[in-house]
Amino acid sequence: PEAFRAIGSRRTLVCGEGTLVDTVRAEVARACARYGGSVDRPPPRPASADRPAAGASYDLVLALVPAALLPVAAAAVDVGYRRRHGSGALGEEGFLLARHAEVTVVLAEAPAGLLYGLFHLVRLGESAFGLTRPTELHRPATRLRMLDHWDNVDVHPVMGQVERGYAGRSIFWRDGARRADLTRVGPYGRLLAACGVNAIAVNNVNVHATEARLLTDRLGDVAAIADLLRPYGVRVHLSVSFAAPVTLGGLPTADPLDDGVRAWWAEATRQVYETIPDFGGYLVKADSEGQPGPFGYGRSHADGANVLADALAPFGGVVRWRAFVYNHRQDWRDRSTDRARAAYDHFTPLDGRFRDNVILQVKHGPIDFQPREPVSPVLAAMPDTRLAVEFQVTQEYTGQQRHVCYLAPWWSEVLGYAPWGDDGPTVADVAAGGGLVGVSNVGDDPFWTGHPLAQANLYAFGRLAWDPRLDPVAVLDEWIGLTFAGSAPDASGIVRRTLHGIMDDSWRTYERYTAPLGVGFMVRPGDHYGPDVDGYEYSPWGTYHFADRDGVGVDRTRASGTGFTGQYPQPWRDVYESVERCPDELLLFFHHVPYGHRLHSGSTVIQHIYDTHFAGVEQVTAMRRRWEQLAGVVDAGLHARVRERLDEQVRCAEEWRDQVNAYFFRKSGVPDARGRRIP
Ligand code: GCW
Repeated sequence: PEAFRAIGSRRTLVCGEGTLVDTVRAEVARACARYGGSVDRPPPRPASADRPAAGASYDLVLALVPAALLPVAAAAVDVGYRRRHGSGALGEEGFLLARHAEVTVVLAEAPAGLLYGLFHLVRLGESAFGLTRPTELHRPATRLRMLDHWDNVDVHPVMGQVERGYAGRSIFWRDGARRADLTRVGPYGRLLAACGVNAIAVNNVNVHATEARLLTDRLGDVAAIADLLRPYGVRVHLSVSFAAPVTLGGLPTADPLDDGVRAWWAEATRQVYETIPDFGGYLVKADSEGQPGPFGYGRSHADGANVLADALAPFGGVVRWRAFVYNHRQDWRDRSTDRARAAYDHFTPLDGRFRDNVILQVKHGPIDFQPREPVSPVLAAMPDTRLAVEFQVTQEYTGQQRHVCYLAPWWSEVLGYAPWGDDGPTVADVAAGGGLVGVSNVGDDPFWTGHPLAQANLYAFGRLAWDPRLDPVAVLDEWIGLTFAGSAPDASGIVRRTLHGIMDDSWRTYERYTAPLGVGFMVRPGDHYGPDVDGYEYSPWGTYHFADRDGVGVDRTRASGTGFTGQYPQPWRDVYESVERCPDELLLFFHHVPYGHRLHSGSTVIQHIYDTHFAGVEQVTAMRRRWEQLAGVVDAGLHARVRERLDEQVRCAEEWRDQVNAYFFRKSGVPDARGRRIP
């Protein structure tokens, strides 16, 4: 609430009609009730000479303006506007922010724009009402900015209610049914709108028997959730099972080229839109980790995706089809099969064969959300397909919301990566046509995200989806301001300083004390928490490091390895191929090298492993020390929760350090040059 103070103490006029405009009005009214301001609708009759324009007496005007009038309206508040922006359209979600004659003005063409404009004002606080400012035009970089919930309806025997969820239970589902108490859903929609997120998938991509029925006889549950999210401009999507025509429809096949199957999808989808007219679309994990898919019928993934796309097209829905397809029953003895290659090998031959409303959803790295991976080469290889990038906001491989790990610097590196070299488009440019998707980190935990500081990842995901060029540290600063606005006013300096000290570099710190130099997957099998260097080494999952007495790393070169480097365009295919040019942080992802190999940093591989693991633990210890400075400054319950998690992070980081260092010392026999104790 505190973050709304600047708005709540002012006289505001909100012009426009519709659900989202009502939301804006209600938000402002709520703030005014608390801070003494007022909110009005426009007067019923136009202003005349004897009845002065109401706007004259307002501090803030939020107004819907028809597209055709926008340039005129904008020029009225800012004469330079036309010169700088032409008649640039704001579209469905954009807004203009201007400050003119002591009035702050937000203009939008569509209601969602007004809502995002409001939350932008909240971010700006008092500074939105300061001096005259040049008109700013804000428009999201991509239309689809969404979170996928891996929430199960039934409690799964292994994965629980939320697969890879670290924030309590689902806010939607409980023990096989929709929760009777959905009171968290409305506030969740509000939180999402404040971050810039406009869609969610309400169930896990692994679609089990009960979850499959959300598409048919349990659709009412989905509609109930959609109703609560609609006022915040958040649309609902469903994960569906490719086998649904068989398991739900009783058909003998789910073959995508079968007429009966096509008709079944068309009819099921028609009913979905009858119940939820603004339904977003389907999400499909097919032929992956045991989920059914078109391969079972000898059909391609384009055939599979297109049958759903055709069913959705009349209603404007999209299919998001996941590219996470690989052989999870690999023989570890077979060094020619490379999981990193799989998505590219499966999908690039299909480029151009997907319908316009199919979005291929690609994990940002070629393996699986590790703390460090190269960017997936699929993102540079399908110019005729709409591509979305998938991030993991839930911290499966980055500390499971027990560790502080602010991921925005990592995502921002990925989004800024230029696959064709510095002058070419970036990953953010490529994803503009498909969208940005994050796996949600939210549950019914009182702090939403288990670790209170993990909220910053949710916030930053939404902000980067809106504008990928934002500086992650500046985004963190916004989050701190909004979240801790209620702390003692004189405390804001120390809260900001301390949190930046803890969080800015926390992803790199996490990287330091876990798997080294991009090799990944030294986690405990199953739950993926904590170290187990050889846990996956002799498993069927395709995630190996190949450490022996002489060296470590995966040879993915064309010259002598799996050839994965050849999936990249120039210049990267040659940069990664070359052991000399490959960036240090990805060396072991692309190359198998001796322990004595010298990095660009000047250190050897083995010494780098020791040094970063010692340093990582020291940094975590420093985080915990810093946090103590906020005792008595921030909310006591929040302070205690973070303290407890930092204790665990220190414990776990030490375990990582000792296991990784001991493992490589024993393999290599090379002592630490600085003589520190390695168990
Ligand atoms: O990282 C892996 C997870 C699985 C997950 C899968 C996926 C939902 O360990 O739990 O399944 O990725 O992305 O489909």
